[in-house]
Amino acid sequence: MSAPTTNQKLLDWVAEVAEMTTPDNIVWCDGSKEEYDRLMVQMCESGMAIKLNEEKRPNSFAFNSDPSDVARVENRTYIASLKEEDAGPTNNWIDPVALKETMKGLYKGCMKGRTMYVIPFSMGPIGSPIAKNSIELTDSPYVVVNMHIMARVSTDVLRLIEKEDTFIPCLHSVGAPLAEGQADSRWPCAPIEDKYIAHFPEENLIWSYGSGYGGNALLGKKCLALRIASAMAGREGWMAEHMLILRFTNPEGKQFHIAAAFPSACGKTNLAMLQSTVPGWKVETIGDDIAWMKPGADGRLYAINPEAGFFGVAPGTSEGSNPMALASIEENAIFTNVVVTEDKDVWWEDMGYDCPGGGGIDWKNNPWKQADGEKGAHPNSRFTAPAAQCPVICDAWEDPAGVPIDIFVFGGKRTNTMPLVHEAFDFEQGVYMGATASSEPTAAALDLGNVSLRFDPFAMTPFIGYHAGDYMQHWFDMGETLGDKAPRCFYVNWFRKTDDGKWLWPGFGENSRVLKWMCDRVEGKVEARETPIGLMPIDGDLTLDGLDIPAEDWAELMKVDNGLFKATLEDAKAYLAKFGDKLPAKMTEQMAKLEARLNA
Ligand code: SAT
Ligand code: MN
Repeated sequence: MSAPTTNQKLLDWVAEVAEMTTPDNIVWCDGSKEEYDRLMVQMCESGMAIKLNEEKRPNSFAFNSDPSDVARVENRTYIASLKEEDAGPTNNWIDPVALKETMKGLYKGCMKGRTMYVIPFSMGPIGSPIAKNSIELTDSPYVVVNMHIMARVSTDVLRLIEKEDTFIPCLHSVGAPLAEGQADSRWPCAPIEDKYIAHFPEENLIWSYGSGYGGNALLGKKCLALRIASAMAGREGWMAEHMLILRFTNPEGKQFHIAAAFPSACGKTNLAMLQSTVPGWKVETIGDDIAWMKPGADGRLYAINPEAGFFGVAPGTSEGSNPMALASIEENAIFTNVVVTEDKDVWWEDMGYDCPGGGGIDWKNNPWKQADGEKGAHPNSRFTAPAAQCPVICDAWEDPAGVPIDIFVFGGKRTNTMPLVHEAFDFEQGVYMGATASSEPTAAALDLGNVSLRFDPFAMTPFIGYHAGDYMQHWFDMGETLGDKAPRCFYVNWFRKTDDGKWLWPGFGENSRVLKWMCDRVEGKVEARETPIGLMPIDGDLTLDGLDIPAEDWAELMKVDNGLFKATLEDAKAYLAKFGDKLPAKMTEQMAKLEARLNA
């Protein structure tokens, strides 16, 4: 096939990679439906994909990965900056020259027997001033079809690359060359010790080897849109964050745009698609995972969702937890590592009903019966679905200009200490809140001994493409740039429990009550009371109408226990110590101020 571009940089790079990896064919992708359908037919024929029941789940397919290749591999993920100090204490650093030698050895001949796909894609609406043009080279057709949904794959991107003479190169291989006549496996990949998810931030370059799964292989997502983009944003004065974006509209039609960062398993996708229980207030989804934000001409901060689809965790997704996500995956969806039922539909744990027919084929591709008690879907099994299929997608979700952010929300999972909601006194304290966002360790991590809290600054720990101390400083710098137009900052905790283990807050749709209080604060409709940790609702302002929350539970949800906060502050100090002299002075200042307020 002749190359559909005249851009010399791109042609040279494709030729260079092809020479190194020796694929049997090169296919330039165009993002068309015909291309998607053709690859799905091929993958069904080869046994990699299962076509689902056309009546129940039109145009949808299921895949089972290799049992060793089910999630991001953080211990094989590298930030290969020139200087180690630029990767910082939260990343695995490796010398870029040495790493390239190692990886070139692995890449040599690695696409033999396979097709190399050239995927032109844009993160963000094509041509948006906030978007980025990129090319992924991959030998995985699974990656191609997922990229069709998650990014904007189009030959229009080639035209932009020709015009601008620049693109972000992403190289991916499953790392499983085929010898002459060798049959392919269902899910080719390399052993863990040969997997590398490598980022070269000074070159805006991504090299991934050995995994076919999710964030290791769909390089537009965490690799580009967070790790490389955060490093670019730090240099260029914008923000790439692990945040959902939603629009919240009040009964008078006034719109508020909220960007929220939570660590995994804290319900980001659920909040993004929340069904408001506050009469007349409505939530619309703009994104569920990543936000790219730039100051606009009016001085406000404008956000786009760089993705085009949802790559969501399947288990736990049900009519009760997230009906909008279920509606988004009714058709044209890809499922990875879920149960395929006897009538060729999908099922997972906590889907809200038992597996129809009692069983099917489990995520390991074996016959499975629910009654036997083993999990049928992998806990990290996923759905891939076009964002446009979400019934509450916002009409502005593809606006190239983005939406102006009014509110930042940070949070984590704490069964104690953190109240339901508090507001920062100012943006700098907001940065401190985001930078010290923490969750209690899960049961598995409790074995770690005296680790009392897990800190996850801005829910970005595995995704900051440079030194986390410099990244925190960048947040303060953005505050200076934005001045009084900076978003207001809030911290929430949906996960408070009583001493005997009862949830204090109903969560899910009722979280809209908390969002409404934030909007009322922004509008100046309600005052707040000062506490040592920040501003909190005056009783009655955060409406509890129709909820059955006893007064003592409400008092507990709103309690600020200075002793517990001092303990959390000590944990934060211990965590932040590892940033050494890269810890921004403003962080130290915030800690001193908090300590003084707690002691007053
Ligand atoms: O696998 S992904 O990185 O795309 C999703 C996730 O782990 O958050
Ligand atoms: Mn995520």
